[in-house]
Amino acid sequence: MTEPTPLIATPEHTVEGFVREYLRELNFAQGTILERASVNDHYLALARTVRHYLMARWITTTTEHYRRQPKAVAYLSAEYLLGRQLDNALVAADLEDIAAEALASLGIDLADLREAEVEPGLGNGGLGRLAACFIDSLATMSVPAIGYGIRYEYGIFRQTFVDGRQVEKPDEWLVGGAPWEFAHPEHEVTVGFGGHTERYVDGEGDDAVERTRWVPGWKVLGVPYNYMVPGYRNGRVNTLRLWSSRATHAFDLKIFNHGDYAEAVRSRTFAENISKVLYPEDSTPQGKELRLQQQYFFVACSLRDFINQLLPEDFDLHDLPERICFQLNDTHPVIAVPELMRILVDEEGFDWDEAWEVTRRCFAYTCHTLLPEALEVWPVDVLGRLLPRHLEIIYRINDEFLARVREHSGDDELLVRRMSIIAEHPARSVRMAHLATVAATKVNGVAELHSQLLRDKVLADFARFWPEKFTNVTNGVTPRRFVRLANPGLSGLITEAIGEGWVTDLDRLRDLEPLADDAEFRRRFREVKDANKHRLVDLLARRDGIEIDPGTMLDVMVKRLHEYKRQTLKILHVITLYDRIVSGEVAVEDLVPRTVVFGAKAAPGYVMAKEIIALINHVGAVVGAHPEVSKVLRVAFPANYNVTVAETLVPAADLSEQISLAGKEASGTGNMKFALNGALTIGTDDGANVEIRQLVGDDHFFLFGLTEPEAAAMQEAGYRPSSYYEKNRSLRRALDLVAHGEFSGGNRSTFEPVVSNLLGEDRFMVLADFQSYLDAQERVEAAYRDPDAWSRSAVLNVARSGFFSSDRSMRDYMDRIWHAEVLPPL
Ligand code: GFP
Repeated sequence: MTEPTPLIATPEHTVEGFVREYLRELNFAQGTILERASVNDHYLALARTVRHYLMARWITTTTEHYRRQPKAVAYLSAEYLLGRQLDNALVAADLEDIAAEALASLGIDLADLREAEVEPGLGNGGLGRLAACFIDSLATMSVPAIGYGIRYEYGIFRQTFVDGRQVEKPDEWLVGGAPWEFAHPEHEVTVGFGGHTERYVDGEGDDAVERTRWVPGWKVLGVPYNYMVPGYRNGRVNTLRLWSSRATHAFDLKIFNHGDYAEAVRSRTFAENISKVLYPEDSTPQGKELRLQQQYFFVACSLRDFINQLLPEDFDLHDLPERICFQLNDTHPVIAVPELMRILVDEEGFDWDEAWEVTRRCFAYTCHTLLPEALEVWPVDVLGRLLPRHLEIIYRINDEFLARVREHSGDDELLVRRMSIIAEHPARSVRMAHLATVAATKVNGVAELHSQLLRDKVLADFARFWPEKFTNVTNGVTPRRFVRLANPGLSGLITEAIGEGWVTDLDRLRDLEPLADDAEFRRRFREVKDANKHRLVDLLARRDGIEIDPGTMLDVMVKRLHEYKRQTLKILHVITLYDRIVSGEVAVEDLVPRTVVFGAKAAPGYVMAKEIIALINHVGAVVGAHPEVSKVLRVAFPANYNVTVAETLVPAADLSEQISLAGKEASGTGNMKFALNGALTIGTDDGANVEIRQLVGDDHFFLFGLTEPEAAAMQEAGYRPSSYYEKNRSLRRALDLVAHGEFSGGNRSTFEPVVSNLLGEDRFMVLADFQSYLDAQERVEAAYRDPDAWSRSAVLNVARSGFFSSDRSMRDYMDRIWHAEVLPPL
């Protein structure tokens, strides 16, 4: 590569420099003037201006990656829940003050423009948000990394409530313009689907070899869109590359040649559907095939892109493992394994063993669940129809793998059946987690307990076979977005106390520990919390028309709506409080006033989850309308919880609800965000709660509920939820209120499915943990009555949670899995 041309100078890092650049954008890119510009014009001009400040860093980073060819990381993820980009870019480029001042000098309030940004909701929950935290940390740590994913035209649906029930609206996040993305149609990739495979003889005479080729039945194009991933003030900007599907060009011709417009439009729609919508997890089998198309589409584009665009032309693919680790974020991208085999064997002429040697060293797999139903399987007829060559390759990988299992186990056929990549029952299908585990150099869980349970239960046979393959990396969250940006008050206080360095070295929060005993510090800490509560009050009033009282304890449960996460346990607690007040069992004066805030979306096809949302809203309405109860208890359930709301909600919270049944939540990351922002956790010994509790200490964490072994033993012995109903008066009264229509205008059938599910099956043991949860809530109340002791605990939560930085997670991945290079800051 020749010397790159010198870059045009980055705009001056001054107020005047910023104003000039901004006006230029407004005039030349938006084609408008200050007096006429709409809010959206202003927002787009601002975003592009900020982008210019990062551009030189981006180009330099990318060029350096290409020139040095360092060992890098490619994060393959079907989801990235990015949140708004503007603020993050402003902070990364150290432009917050300059931008605010520059805009003010033009009579514009930066805060108004922030509000104009629609966040890209390209993920469902924790898994997608984790991917966003990870790419932030990788950029901040100067690790050469690229994120690959899908540019869904519609992200996670916009949630509204009608009569308390969830109604989904499309998320049209691209409509106002997408100033953070750069389309590169010239780097489009062609992806095949369907068709058949055929054998042929390659070469002549002695050199002749029999090979297989795939003749796809139809093709689509993948167009890459690049997004900047700025490191925090280290001069680096990495890339996130998201793929959008298009119909092939050949097909445009067809329109003219045959005049078959209807057919042409149909196939165009078919092709473009692939990146149309984000599929909500846990949904019904409908659209399943489209989901497999999405998965193959984005990994095929990404592998092709990595090989063609990021490696030099003369690169010897035998050396691929020295250059890259493809991290499989859950099973969604696992079809990349047979795709790389296909490229190496069918296109590059590798023999099978050589290709396998390269492939198995290029991948690592992260599992994010413990629920068996969340481990993806694809019926072989679906997979074979869509990707016939890949199915052949999977069969061969499996044959060779099972031969080894037989060899080691002395033909233990039961073991062979359990470990096979192909399941025979109920329908012949491919177990993607098994394929991933067989292929990966390393398999990791996302918290200590989760990794342990993967080894002991979910993938136990594999862990015995390859103990060295299994490792743990506890999740983390980025302190840039979730402390520095979301909680400016606390950030200021921390910086004043211990200096700036904590933003990129979160372990330094430990230095705050002595200040927990400093009355003045605690007072200021409480002041910050109060101010954050007022920010939340404003947001909910403006956004949702919800009124909350900042003088109450803010008790928050935000996460996907899923039965294992147990939003029902929380609402049963609310109902119990309501019942005790209404029945005169307790006087309102004796209760700590609290506002319970929920935020949760239910997968559109998940009927029970939607019933639970309706129940929460109905209980909230009754509680809020009751003259006595509402003095001390309110339920707020703002619709459409997303990253933007989290950024105001998390810093305001007093109490963090992490109440899943032990052994079901792989890690949780919300739990980390709350602890880092000084909320105390009420939680079970599940996922990363275990590590949070160990670090912050038992005195500063409200533990309750069964442990994982206890829950497992109880299930084994035959769990009978109705026995708890019979024994426990509070529980009986709470469930009876629901069953008798207290929250449904007297209608007994409305919530019958929820009640009968709890009494009959209660798969996630809500009733078994109910009393223990109530007891823990009493301890919460007692603790909250002593503001000084409470804020001491809160400060200690902050000081001791530095471990949960995603920078630490990235260091662990680097040491245990990737062994990628770290470049010096620029
Ligand atoms: C999933 C798991 C969580 C875990 C995240 C990230 O998130 O326990 O923290 O992945 O590893 F369930 P959700 O999609 O459930 O939010």
